[in-house]
Amino acid sequence: MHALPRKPILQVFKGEPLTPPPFWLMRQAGRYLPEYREIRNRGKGFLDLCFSPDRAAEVTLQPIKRYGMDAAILFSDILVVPHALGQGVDFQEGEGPVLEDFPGVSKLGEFNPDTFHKYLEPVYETVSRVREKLGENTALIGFCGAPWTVATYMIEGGSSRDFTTVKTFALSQPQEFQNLLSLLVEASVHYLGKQIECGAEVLQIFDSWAGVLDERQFQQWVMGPTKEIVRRLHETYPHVPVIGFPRQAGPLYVDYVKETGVDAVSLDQTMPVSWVAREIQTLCVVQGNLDPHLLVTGGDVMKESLGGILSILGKAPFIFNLGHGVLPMTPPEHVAELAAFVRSWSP
Ligand code: 1CP
Repeated sequence: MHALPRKPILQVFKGEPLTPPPFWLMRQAGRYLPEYREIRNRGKGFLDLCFSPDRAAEVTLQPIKRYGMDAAILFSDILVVPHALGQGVDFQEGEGPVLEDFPGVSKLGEFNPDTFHKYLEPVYETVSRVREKLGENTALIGFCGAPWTVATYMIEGGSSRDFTTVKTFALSQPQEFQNLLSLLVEASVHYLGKQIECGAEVLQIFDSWAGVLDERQFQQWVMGPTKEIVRRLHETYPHVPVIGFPRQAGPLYVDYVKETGVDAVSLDQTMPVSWVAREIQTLCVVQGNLDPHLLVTGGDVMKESLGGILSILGKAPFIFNLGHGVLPMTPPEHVAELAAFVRSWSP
């Protein structure tokens, strides 16, 4: 096992507010970096990159080398899970993900850890390699998509605008939909557990489409499955903190934190920070929440918002991040500007 090093992100989870707070950025590896595009173009497409441990590890480390974030996040995608469950996924240039037609839960069968593992072994190999190469102050974050968000892609066959297909499915075939969520809970617990065993020190559960549900649906499809995943991970790996990201959940963020048992929540940019400080930061560690478009703009406009977030949320345990992922058109020098600002910040 690894010795206990002083990694700022892990200290925050012990309840220590740090000045300046640690930071990392969702989608910190990706198309805005020329060195990413170079490696991405060397192979046969995006999924091939996710399943090539040497290149995936290199891409994971690229932003750390440039900007020295406090955490690296495994380079992979939430959609490797349906792929490994037997619903093929393809990423077509400029079109986003395309999935094979949803075969039905009974066709996908009971969760089979052996076949699942065979597909995902290269991802675990990436985790091990990155962990070996990371400096002693940088934590490694593993992740998966939350069952609801992954189910949207499986039922819609790709990205969606209005989620009509998945909502109609879920409301008219509630038992079948619950079975799908249960299958995804099994797969996620297994997948995240393996990531921990290969070196992940913190986990994040991405529920990017949590914000399109009413309260009852949010309870059943977002909170229920997430609570089960967190409970089972905490049972086996009590030392590994879990960050939940129910994007655009609004006031339901409070219920989410109270109900699911996550150790931290990642806030999107629609959450007002003084409300968050009062209502959420008193319950758990918070992470967030600069609008990614401000990073595209950079300069004083960005710094003003940054300063506001840091001065309000930086007093209690806090991890700085964006409200959603780095956008592909972000100038890399703006990320350097952001990193310098956060690093030199004091109240
Ligand atoms: O061509 C390319 O290079 C593809 C662009 C890309 C990248 C860089 C995709 C396709 N996925 C990724 C990596 C990725 N995806 C990471 C890597 C680690 C990091 O953050 O640096 C992570 C954590 C994800 C997670 C992910 N994938 C989410 C949840 C977070 C979010 O952004 O909301 C979702 C929804 C996906 C699905 C996905 N992957 C890729 C695309 C184009 C999409 C569809 C997005 C949509 O429907 O709007």
